[in-house]
Amino acid sequence: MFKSSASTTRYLSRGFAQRRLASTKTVRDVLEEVIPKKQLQLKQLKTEHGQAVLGDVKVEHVVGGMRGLKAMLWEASVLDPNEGIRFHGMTIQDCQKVLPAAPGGKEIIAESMFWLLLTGKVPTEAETRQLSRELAEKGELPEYIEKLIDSLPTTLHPMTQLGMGVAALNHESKFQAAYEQGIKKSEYWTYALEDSINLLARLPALAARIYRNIYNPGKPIPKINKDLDLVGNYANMLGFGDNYDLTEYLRLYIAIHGDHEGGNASAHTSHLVGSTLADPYLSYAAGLYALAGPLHGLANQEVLRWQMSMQKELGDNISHDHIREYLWRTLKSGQVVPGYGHGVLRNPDPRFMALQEFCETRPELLADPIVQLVKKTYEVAPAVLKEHGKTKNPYPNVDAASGCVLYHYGLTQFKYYTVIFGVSRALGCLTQYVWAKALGLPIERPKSLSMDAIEKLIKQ
Ligand code: AMX
Repeated sequence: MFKSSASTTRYLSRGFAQRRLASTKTVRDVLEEVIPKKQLQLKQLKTEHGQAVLGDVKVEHVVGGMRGLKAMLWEASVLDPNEGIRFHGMTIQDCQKVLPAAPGGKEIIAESMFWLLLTGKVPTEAETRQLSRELAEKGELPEYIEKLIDSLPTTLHPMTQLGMGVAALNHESKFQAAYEQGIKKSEYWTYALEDSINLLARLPALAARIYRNIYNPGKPIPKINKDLDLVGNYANMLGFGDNYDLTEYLRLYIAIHGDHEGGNASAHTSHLVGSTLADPYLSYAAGLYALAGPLHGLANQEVLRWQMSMQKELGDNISHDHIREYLWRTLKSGQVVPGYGHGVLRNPDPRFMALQEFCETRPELLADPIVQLVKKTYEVAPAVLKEHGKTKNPYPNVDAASGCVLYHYGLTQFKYYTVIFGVSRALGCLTQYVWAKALGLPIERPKSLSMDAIEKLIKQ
């Protein structure tokens, strides 16, 4: 089901591997090449196909959370209900084959995914390293942000802190400053890109500071190492730099959580706020607060909490029957099974499968009772959810698996897990911000209707 796609074969057959060694362009250089083509494509879509119909708007869309309504332009990725996510046409497996890893590592890194999302091109090794260095050079937090974060109560949820830190970083926004000076619309994207790179660069230091303040206060946080990739530095600042397997897991996790097309709550919120010309910092801070809901990104903390209470009640060697019974109890008490179901997907999430595959290569993970429990739950839950008959997708989403590996490697504070998701989702949301400006997308303003207005329309 999650086979390598034709696009990888195309990349390789075009001698891409050779070109990959040669090119040393910056991401800005590549964007300057690709933007005019996309602008032309949009112009043609508007002028030649502006009235083409992509689907009907039904009452069920309006009252049902707009599920399935094709109403948004998002370039970096498209989610297929059965096959899962494709980043510019490439599956996760495709990306694992061609996107550069960290020196000495195997997993995709944030930089190469960001490059792919932004440009639609696979970066060379040299281009990836160059971007890593740029991010590391720009990664230190301004002092006022350190003071702000240090002043917050450690009982304040880490996601609330992350959103506050990101929003406050807009003090630095080049986009906002340039807008105030009256730059031309055609120049927006260059400032948007500058802000996006600066924000991405600072996210690890911000997110790590929140972690250290809450869970490990008083110990000095290591300085950014200019020779490390973004996530290598993040792991280091969290205090896990000597844990190679956790660092590799974080790389994979952050790369594959980076984008999941545009309709999900965090991506859509960020895009909506960005469409008002609020700068990338404010736009992404808004997206983070959508991510902080338990039906969205917070599900990763909820999954682990739920699996651990199952483990606490039933012990380590839990049978499939016991899990089945526990699942029914959860459902009958009116709760959702966290980590299962999806607004678009109708198959096991390939991100879940990729994280499971990571576990399969490490005996210490396979032997861990909580990792085993996640796997066993996967063997039982789809049938139970099908029998329950409510959810349209009885299969696991990415969050069913994401927390147990963090837990195994010592990152046990699951209230923090959504922050890691937050660092990751910046890749896609910031990409969209840049493209929305490059394409001159307008402020979003869908039409809303009252129930009376709907009834009137139906009668007409
Ligand atoms: N357990 C129990 N019931 C579920 C369910 C689950 N995992 N998933 C969906 N349902 C229920 C819904 O609550 C809804 O019930 P209702 O008719 O009484 O309101 C019904 O099934 C139909 O829902 P749906 O169309 O299948 O899903 P949706 O698009 O409305 O919601 C999602 C999608 C993810 C919010 C939902 O499946 C859910 O709540 N899952 C559990 C939380 C979770 O894992 N969230 C993470 C998603 C991935 C992410 O964003 N990180």
